[in-house]
Amino acid sequence: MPDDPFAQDVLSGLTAKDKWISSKWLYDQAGSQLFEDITQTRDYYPTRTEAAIFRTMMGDLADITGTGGGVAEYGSGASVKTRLLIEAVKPQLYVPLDIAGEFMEEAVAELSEAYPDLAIAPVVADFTQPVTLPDAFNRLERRLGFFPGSTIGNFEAGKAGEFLARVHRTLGDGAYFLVCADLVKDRDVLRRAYDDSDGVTAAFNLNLLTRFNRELGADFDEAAFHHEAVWNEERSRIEMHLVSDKDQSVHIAGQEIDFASGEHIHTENSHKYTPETMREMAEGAGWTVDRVWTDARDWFGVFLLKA
Ligand code: AVJ
Repeated sequence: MPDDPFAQDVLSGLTAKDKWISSKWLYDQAGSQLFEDITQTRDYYPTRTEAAIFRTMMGDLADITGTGGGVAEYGSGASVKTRLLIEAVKPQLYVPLDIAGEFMEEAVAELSEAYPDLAIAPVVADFTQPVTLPDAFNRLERRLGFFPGSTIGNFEAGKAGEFLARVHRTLGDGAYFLVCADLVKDRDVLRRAYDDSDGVTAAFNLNLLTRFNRELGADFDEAAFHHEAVWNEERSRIEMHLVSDKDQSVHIAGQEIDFASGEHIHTENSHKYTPETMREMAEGAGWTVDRVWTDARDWFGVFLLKA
């Protein structure tokens, strides 16, 4: 086995009986740009639906949580959503948490220019693991966690609950957590969102093979695989797969991998919740649900949890 974690992960996934790759490898520079492009397509509704909800609920949020406390964002803080939240709840301290330090530096520089009075204390951390927040944050009476983007949908069912329980311990008693989740809806709407008619999601998924070729010296023929989005009803999730169009062998990191025609590589899960399944999970993790905001079609949910 090579000692590069990327190579190890990919080889163990591609030699498993059911081939799979962790979705985190989709987000290299090209992949992150392609995800941004997905959010602009007609068919991918979550980003713009979330934004529309944010534009209507921030005043209510500030009435509930009060202003002048601390905000800890699970993510880089580079998004427009961060600014909407900061402008509404007017924190004195903002703590972005992200695994990519460089990316966060840029976001911090931009935010401190826009909000000169705001103290910003970035934490470089993998928030799928336990994290420690700065003392200055923990000492504040009003503490609000923020997890936009429905990224919670990428966690396996059990892991999402564990994550919520961990955040509960991290933010502490009396804190709030604003977490966004995409909701169960008509399966054709869901499938379209993950197999958009402009082919951007397909390009995003196939980019994984390009990345294998470039970074792991693999010889995948991108044209011999296609993208598929599958709604898994039982697990309430959209799955992305790459499907082999023929029997073929591929070389990667010194190994030969065989594909049968029609064989799948499972590359991502996006779990969809209902207000009820989200409530159950949050309550199981020690939270109470204080408030839920949705759009007119109930396609997307913004959940305010209280510790
Ligand atoms: C970035 C995890 C929110 O699951 O909707 C979009 C990723 N994958 N289209 C999602 C994604 C394919 C996206 N999240």
